[in-house]
Amino acid sequence: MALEVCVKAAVGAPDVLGDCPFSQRVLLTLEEKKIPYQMHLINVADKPQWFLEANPEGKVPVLKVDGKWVPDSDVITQILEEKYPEPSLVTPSEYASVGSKIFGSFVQFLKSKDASDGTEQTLLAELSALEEHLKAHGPYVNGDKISAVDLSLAPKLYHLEVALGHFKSWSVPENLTHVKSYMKLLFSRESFVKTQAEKKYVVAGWEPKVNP
Ligand SMILES: N[C@@H](CCC(=O)N[C@@H](CS)C(=O)NCC(=O)O)C(=O)O
Repeated sequence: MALEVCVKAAVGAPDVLGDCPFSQRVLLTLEEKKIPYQMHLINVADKPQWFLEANPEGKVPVLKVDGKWVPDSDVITQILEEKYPEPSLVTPSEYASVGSKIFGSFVQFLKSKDASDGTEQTLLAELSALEEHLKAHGPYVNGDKISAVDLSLAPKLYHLEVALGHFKSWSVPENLTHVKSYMKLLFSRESFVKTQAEKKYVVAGWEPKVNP
């Protein structure tokens, strides 16, 4: 039986898959583990009553597990790993936090209106740390095999590429060759292509945060 999962619908297009990186992380995990699922697209600007009753906090993603709706992509992916251990997506604990500060620093830089506030340098430092890790251990964070940490990072790096390209004409520097190849590798996976939001919806999702 297919698992039920609630994910974000696109801004302004409630019948189209939206731009939530946490939702995509869960979809990537389901795809990579080849778990059948049924997707409910949630318009977060007008949440249906049944969704709010199932999940009073009102955030996506949520997954129905043993008849109960469970929120939070960290918890959901952990449950999927326990219930569907094959193929294993376990990341060794020493690599579990690789790249974990990239999303926060990307958002700070994206929202920044002051070119000298150091937010670009902070993001570059985080990307350089990922570069060094991938140079030593790549092509994925844990070598040849994709794992949970890659599935968490992939949608975030996609948002970084699309949003910074659009709003700041900024891209990952060419000298970060391992990060560049890593992004290409992730974005070309069948699971990623199937679950990614269109670029225009990623832009639409960030617009009110960049220009409030
Ligand atoms: N920590 C949560 C974050 C989920 C989250 O922030 N979801 C956003 C969309 S990307 C959301 O549901 N926003 C709608 C709202 O807060 O009303 C996770 O990892 O699942």
